[in-house]
Amino acid sequence: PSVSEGAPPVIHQKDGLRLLRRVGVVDPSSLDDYRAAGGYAALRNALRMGKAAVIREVTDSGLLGRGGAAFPTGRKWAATAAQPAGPHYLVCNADESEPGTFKDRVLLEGDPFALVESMTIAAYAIGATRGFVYLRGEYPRALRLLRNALDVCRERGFLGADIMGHQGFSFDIEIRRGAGAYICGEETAIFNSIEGFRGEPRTKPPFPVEQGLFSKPTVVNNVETLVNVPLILTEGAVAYRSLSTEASAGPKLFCLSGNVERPGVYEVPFGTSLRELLAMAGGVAEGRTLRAILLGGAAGGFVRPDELDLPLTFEDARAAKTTLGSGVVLVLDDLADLGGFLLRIAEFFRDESCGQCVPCRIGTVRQEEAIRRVLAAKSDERPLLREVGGVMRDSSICGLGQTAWNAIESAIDRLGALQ
Ligand code: L3W
Ligand code: SF4
Repeated sequence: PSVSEGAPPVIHQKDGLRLLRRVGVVDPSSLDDYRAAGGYAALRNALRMGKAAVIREVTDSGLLGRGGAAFPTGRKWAATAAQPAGPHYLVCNADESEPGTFKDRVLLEGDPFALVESMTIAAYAIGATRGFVYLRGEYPRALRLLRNALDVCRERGFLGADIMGHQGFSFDIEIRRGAGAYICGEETAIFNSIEGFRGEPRTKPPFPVEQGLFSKPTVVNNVETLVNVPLILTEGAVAYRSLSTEASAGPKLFCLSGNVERPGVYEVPFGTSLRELLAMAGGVAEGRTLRAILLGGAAGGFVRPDELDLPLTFEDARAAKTTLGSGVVLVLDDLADLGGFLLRIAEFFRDESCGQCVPCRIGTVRQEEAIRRVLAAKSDERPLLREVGGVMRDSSICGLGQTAWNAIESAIDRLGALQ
């Protein structure tokens, strides 16, 4: 792509790094460095435990998907493994495109062998011999390092036939690159894109665990989700759960951006409060006050300054009418142009709608127009926005249309915006 590699995001931590422990420490092009830092111990454990025990351990760990929807990973793996008709496929969703999300990039660029090992464990558990990484097209450094990792793993017997000497276990990974479309991060649009069709979502059900890539049983997991798996198989499910809350298990990466002193990727246990996370990032600039925080991304919701004690868990976020989404923590201070920010979100969804279904194709245009009218003429468009937003939520085919009004609704209801 024509994009430059740019500077890597900075990483920060609380209670020690687990997911990011090798990032910035090992040479991401060296398998020897990766192994010296604990790499491939988890796959060795997995091959010794057997497929069913691996799925049980991942289920017991309580690992929930980190792409935004928090679906139990063990349930996906078990449902796919149970499908009698193969081949079974594994797809890693590395099309990280949610505005304000850059955590998977850090993992891909800083610890690419960890993704290869994690995918190999998943493939072993679900009985897949082919896997795909669907990589965001604008991540050239990740592409280079991941390609290198795949080549080295093939040469050294960590991909291909009889992996790590385990007779009969074959697996290999192909990289497919996105071309700048946000919608290609939706799992069924990924299938269409890999199969050579337009990147448009399919209706669900059937879910990918039954009919996914090439209409075969498929597990789709986000990069961060997969990279949790080696931790689970080396620490054990009980230790993995011990630092976080009962319903939201394990460590979590958050992407801090906006009007914050130290933007970057933060690794903290679930249950850390938003106040604490904001303090770790240095808060807003001297002399400024906090206006609001957008949690979860363009499809997320706003948190007010009086709600900063919110524990960062999937369940607490839901109760506060927002979501952790893909880990976005976008900070707005008192100088931020909230109306302009909401307009930008509306433009984004109008741009990125694939146009396949009417509620989203038309609704995202009407939403943007209405916000423009409010900003220009101060007219009250809230009833129309609610009506259009409700139709998009209720009748769009995929998550893009269903959530395209979330942040705007949240800003109206919780921040008194667009009056
Ligand atoms: C088997 C069932 N599988 C659901 C599977 C399903 C999928 C996963 C979640 O993402 C989120 C949204 C935003 N049997 C199943 C089943 N599954 N029921 O579970 O499914 P679903 O449909 O709830 O969500 P989704 O469409 O996969 C929507 C977030 O994504 N988002 C943006 C994300 C952006 C990134 C990024 O850039 N890295 O992640 C935008 O909407 O938070 O919650 O695998 O097959 N009965
Ligand atoms: Fe395409 Fe939007 Fe419909 Fe999703 S909701 S299928 S992005 S038009």
